[in-house]
Amino acid sequence: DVPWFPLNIRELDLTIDTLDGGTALINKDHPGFNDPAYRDRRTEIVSLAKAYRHGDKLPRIQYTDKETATWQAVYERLTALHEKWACTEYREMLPQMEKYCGYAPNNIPQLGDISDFLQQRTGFTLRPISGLLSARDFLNALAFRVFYSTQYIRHHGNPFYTPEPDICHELLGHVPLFANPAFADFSQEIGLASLAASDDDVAKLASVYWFTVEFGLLREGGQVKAFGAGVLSSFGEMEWACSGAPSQECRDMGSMKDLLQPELRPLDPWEAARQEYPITTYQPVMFCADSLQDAKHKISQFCDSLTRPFFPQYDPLTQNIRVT
Ligand code: H2B
Ligand code: FE
Repeated sequence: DVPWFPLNIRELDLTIDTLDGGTALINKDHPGFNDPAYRDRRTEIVSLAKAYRHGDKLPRIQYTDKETATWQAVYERLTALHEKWACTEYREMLPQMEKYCGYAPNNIPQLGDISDFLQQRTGFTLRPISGLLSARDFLNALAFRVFYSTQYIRHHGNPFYTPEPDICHELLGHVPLFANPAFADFSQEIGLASLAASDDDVAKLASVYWFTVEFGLLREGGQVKAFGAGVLSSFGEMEWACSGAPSQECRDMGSMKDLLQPELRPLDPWEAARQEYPITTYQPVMFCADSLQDAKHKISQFCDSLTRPFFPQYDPLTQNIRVT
């Protein structure tokens, strides 16, 4: 049995059911749990995402001053760290995001403006989503160069923590690199590999995605830099990952066993596919590519190594998947 998958970009409309139905806030541990005004606001923004269908204009949100203040706190603190720890491809993109997409400390950019910009650069577009999707649905959309993005913002009580993706994570973590052709290509490649893949292979691809697009590192000169969105959108994790972790040889010598830093391994997608990872704490193991091109090349080889009944290709003119 071949798992169902979307054959046309329009069929993404059939895959928008999130794992929690947009009800993450019902969880007692959520920072917004006891704030009815915050919960109402979330419901409002999430219902726009639920009503969205392919071809609609992306919802424009009139963010409140309180929401913008949260954004500003995150923006200022992160962009300062990016100068030090973000990979060059990311840093080079930020001035353009500011020029063309409304990125600024005192303005939360609109998904529509970003989507138009990305489309001109790499053909990627954004789609609003109400919360976490299954790995299969999420990855399938990448085959169409579509990235699902939440549009609500984390609770103002703690601007530096969110248990789930929010607009700060999407816009300051993910979005700038989708304007980079090598990054766009390899994201789509993971997406294409996920179409009709077995559950087992989807889990492997989700793991590779985790260790690259979410928590990927790369080397620049002698330094470790971040390209993964989870690193780029977390102050703590950026420092944890990039501030000069000791090599495995050092650890093996025994003297540095308890250092509070991750173990860095050279990127190997086959290994990353099998590596377990926590989702609520800092990553104990991270993978470091030689460059973005290196990551792209290795992931491409990994995707080609998965066996499937056929090979899907994306036709950007008709926005259909062709199978051969
Ligand atoms: N859903 C949403 N809405 N955003 C994500 O970043 C996301 C997701 N990541 N579902 C996925 C899962 C990822 O962790 C992998 C593919 O499992
Ligand atoms: Fe993410």
